[in-house]
Amino acid sequence: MSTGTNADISKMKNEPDGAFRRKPSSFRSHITKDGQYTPEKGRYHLYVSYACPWATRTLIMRKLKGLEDFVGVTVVSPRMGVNGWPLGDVDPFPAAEPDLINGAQHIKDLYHKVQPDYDGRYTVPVLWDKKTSTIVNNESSEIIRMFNSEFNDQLSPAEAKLDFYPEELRAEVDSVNEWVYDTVNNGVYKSGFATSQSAYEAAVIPLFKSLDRLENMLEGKEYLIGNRLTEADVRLFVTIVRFDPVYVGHFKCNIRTIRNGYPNLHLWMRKLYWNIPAFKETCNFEHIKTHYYWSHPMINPHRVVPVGPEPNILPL
Ligand SMILES: N[C@@H](CCC(=O)N[C@@H](CS)C(=O)NCC(=O)O)C(=O)O
Repeated sequence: MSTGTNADISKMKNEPDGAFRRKPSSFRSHITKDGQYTPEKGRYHLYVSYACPWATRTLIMRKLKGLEDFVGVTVVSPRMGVNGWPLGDVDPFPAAEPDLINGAQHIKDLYHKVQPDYDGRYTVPVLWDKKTSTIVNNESSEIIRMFNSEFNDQLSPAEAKLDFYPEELRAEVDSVNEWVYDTVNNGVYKSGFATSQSAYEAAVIPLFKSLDRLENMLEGKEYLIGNRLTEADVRLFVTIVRFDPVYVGHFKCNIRTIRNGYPNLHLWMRKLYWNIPAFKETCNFEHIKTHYYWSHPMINPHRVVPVGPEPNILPL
């Protein structure tokens, strides 16, 4: 049975040593040609927050693959409160939208509609099936793989050919994803949500070690792996673009900034952002900054959102 406080992130319990441990995602079905969820234009819908790096991965991949007409999107308000993520009619924040499919007021309503006794976290992204009225999947790393390949038969040849998880690079992509997830994508959260000095340092030091490693990998290179854009770039980008505006201050990831400490990562990030519309068009710094500074009163009780850095991202 739901404890009733799962929607309120400020009531989230850490491990006894003060460390934040992320729970595995609960809905893990897949869109496949021969399964229950077949790839169909207009059948699926994404609930996302522009603030959330995990959700933004799915938005970037949706655009890169030209799936805008295939998969609809609803954007929530960035102000995640005691009921979790509110929809745009409950909290009219610029660019937040109402839920025209299910009439949900909060993202938690979707989870309870599908599973009344759901006891996990009410996270975005949610990949919704309009045909069976259920959640297909709420794990971004799996949703981006589905978008990369499962609709190819229905896309133009040029879009179908775009492959961000190519066979010959899979081993390398998987291995980079693994440590980048643990120390960088999730590392910023482990650092920011830590409630003891030792848990904080156990996260922030490996985080910067990994940034150093990424900086070396990007020396003279446009992309992380194999001289082409892969999902490894997408997965890293969403964390790096939030780094200076949010993680340096709010999550205490302040050993260095990206703009002053990591020239290669900084250039890589700006090239993706300024040159590839899928990255820039899915990046909303208003939502990003408001979300973190407003939604974690255990870290920032007065909810004051800092003005800088200015600009949020430097030009090329
Ligand atoms: N493993 C999930 C993580 C998603 C996630 O944690 N989303 C956060 C926002 S950045 C969320 O919705 N948190 C709400 C909560 O924990 O109450 C994924 O990658 O899709």
